[in-house]
This record gives sequence, structure tokens and C-alpha cells, in this order.
Amino acid sequence: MTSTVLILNGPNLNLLGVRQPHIYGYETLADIEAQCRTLAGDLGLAIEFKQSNAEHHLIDWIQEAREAAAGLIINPAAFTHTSIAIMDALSACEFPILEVHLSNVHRREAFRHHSYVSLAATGVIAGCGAQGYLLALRQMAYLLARAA
Ligand code: CA2
Repeated sequence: MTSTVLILNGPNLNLLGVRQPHIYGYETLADIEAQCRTLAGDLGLAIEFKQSNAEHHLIDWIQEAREAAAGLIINPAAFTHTSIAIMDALSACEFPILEVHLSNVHRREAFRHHSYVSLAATGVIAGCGAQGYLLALRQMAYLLARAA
């Protein structure tokens, strides 16, 4: 059976490619989703790709994924640095979790240096732009194959 990987995106990532391209690049979230779909097909994975500006939507999707998905890739955006609730939801998951950031958060403001999500993540990729999502998918395929 094909494993499904859920890819979640947090607040304001729907604005990608429209504002602040010097930080986040020129690709839109739809461009990133298309690239993820192509690579996932090559890796033999199915993906679900979602974005919300609402913390509770992200938490509900994480909880649903506990039953339905084999792994989770998440760019929690600003919730990375604030959300104990998302960290708690992730901590209840037993599958691999990869945290992705487009920008190198460690080169930015001090408030971006701490991630609650990292406390629950299997791995973290930051500063690789949209490519970070593709690197995370490759790592997810590796982790799922290793666990099979
Ligand atoms: O680098 C990342 O991927 C971040 O998760 C992006 C978040 C930021 O709060 C994190 O510290 C790092 C911000 C996403 C907002 O994206 C925008 C895109 C275009 C225009 C405005 C915001």
C-alpha cells in the first residue's frame, strides 16, 4: 500500500512568492506543492498538502494524521516559535516528523531561534528555500523504507 505523507504549512505561507521574496524566494506555495507531488510520485509516496492560518486547523490535521498518515512534514511558520499546543499534538504522534523552514531562522531575529516544534521533530531543515521541502520528502522516504 502507498504511504501517505502529510505536508502542513502554517500562517501566511499562502503569501509566498507575493511578498518578501528576498527572504522566502519567488516560488508560490502552489509551485512548492507541485514540486512535492512530482518528487513524491518518483519516491512512491502519496502526499496531502495543506495550509492554514489557524492554529486549531493545524492541530486537527495533525490529530487526523495519527491514524491516516505514515509521516508528517511541517512548516509551522510563526507557530514554530509560539505554539505549545502544536508541539503537544506532534508529541502524540508516533511517526517521523520533519520540520522545514524556508529561511535560516538562526540567522534571523533572536525570537526565531527557539522552536517548540523541534522538541517533537525527528529532524529539521532550515535555510534551503523551497528545496527544503524536497529534501524533507527524500529523508521521509528514507525513514519510512528503513522502518518497513
Ligand atoms: O522560514 C520559514 O519557513 C518560516 O517558517 C516562515 C515564517 C516565519 O515566521 C518563521 O520564523 C520562519 C513566516 C511565513 C510567512 O511567509 C510569508 C511569505 C511571504 C510574505 C509574507 C510572509
